[in-house]
Amino acid sequence: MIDLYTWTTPNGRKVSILLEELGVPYTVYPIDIGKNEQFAPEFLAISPNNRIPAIVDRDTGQTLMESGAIMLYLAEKFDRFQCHGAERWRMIEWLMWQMGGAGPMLGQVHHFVHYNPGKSAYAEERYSTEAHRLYRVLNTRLEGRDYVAGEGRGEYTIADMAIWPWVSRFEWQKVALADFPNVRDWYVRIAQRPAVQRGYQVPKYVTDVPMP
Ligand SMILES: N[C@@H](CCC(=O)N[C@@H](CS)C(=O)NCC(=O)O)C(=O)O
Repeated sequence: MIDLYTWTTPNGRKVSILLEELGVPYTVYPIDIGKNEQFAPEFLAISPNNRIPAIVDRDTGQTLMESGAIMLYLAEKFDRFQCHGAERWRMIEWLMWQMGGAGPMLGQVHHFVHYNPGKSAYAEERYSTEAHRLYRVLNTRLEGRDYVAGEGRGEYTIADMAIWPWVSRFEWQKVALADFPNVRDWYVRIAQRPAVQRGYQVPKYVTDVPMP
């Protein structure tokens, strides 16, 4: 049994989507980061960086913070939604692209463009330009492919599940998915999965899954 500590954000949804795809039992503990619940000592014992998501694997006692580490852990534990052999490294490459690039940069777009428009034209321009560059990179990777990693047209893995919730905020980012048709098709393909629609609503409903 997995305990999931999460909130209604892209990093949190990555893990709830994976758990829904795995179809394994899990217990959700909402951590309302708007109320600073991430600083509670009980949560810091599991997630010392005071950020969601985090898990406790009740079968093994393993605690984990950092969504990328959690996704690798769960994919390995259940041996699903992961590539093997050389493609495993391609999958990890795109997972790290999300963790080190798309996540932090799109997070800055959310901060400056969505939540604080007009406060810093420089920052809005800088992070919007970077966001569009990242979308171009992803669009190029998805040319002739259904998923970012895997042989042939690819296979659906944790790398897709990590990137997808960040793309789901395309409206906040003022990104027109029509300008990135491979990303749009990939986004819609994944959005239509029932497990993704369920995982998106954890720990509570905020909106329907945005559709382009
Ligand atoms: N690299 C971390 C980032 C986690 C993260 O930034 N979580 C945000 C919500 S998406 C959070 O908990 N923020 C609370 C805070 O900043 O205090 C991961 O991927 O798990």
